[in-house]
Amino acid sequence: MHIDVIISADDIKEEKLKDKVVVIIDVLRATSVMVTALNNGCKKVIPVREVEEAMNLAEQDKENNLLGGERDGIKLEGFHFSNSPLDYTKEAVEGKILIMTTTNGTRAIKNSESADMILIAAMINGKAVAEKLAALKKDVVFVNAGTYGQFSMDDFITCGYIIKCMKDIYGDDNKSMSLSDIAITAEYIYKANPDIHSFVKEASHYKRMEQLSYNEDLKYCFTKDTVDIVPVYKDGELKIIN
Ligand code: 3SL
Ligand code: MG
Repeated sequence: MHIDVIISADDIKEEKLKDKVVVIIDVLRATSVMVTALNNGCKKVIPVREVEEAMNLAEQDKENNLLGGERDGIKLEGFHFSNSPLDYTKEAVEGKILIMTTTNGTRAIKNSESADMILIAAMINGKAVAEKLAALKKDVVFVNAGTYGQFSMDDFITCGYIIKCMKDIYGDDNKSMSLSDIAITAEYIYKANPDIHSFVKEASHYKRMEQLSYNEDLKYCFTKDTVDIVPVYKDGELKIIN
């Protein structure tokens, strides 16, 4: 099993995804929202690229469709929810369909559609994703959404955590895993920074979140393994797989 990492939605190359299991990470905050909404009973999440596209889709079934997302971190006019995972409570999303558009996260998913399989990961379901990957035994590419096409420390340390969990699962057998240089570096960064907050607080997007007073979101998004579901993206929709 080979493990590789792509550092931003703009760095995705189709040939790198061919026949691979792709794991999308936008820990701040799109994939944390997706995992939370589905864990709280949302029927499915439909990620779309554009705001207008999301609004048109929502119009088709106003009773059941909810709109969520952001641009530049701010809730969109006419949308039900912002891109705070804390908005997506059981009461708010149970039995509903969430249509989502975000600056980087939904774009990373759409840009990865040529992969064999697409899973959605965050820190809150990191261990569950590692278990799923270990069971699949296929080559993996972590796609870090990044921020506006740039490398993001927050996504990178999250993928380092998942790689470390995979190694723990494999135990002495972890020689069957081969890591690219960047995958080794991601794991190294995680292991060298067990206090994730003091590492990610230097990240530009973390600072932006603080500026917008999203401190509770930061705490929530960097708490490990509070959720044990793994969403999969298929035919334009995210659902939970067992
Ligand atoms: O870029 C994205 O997809 C968002 O998750 C960014 S934000 O955290 O909502 O600002
Ligand atoms: Mg992000």
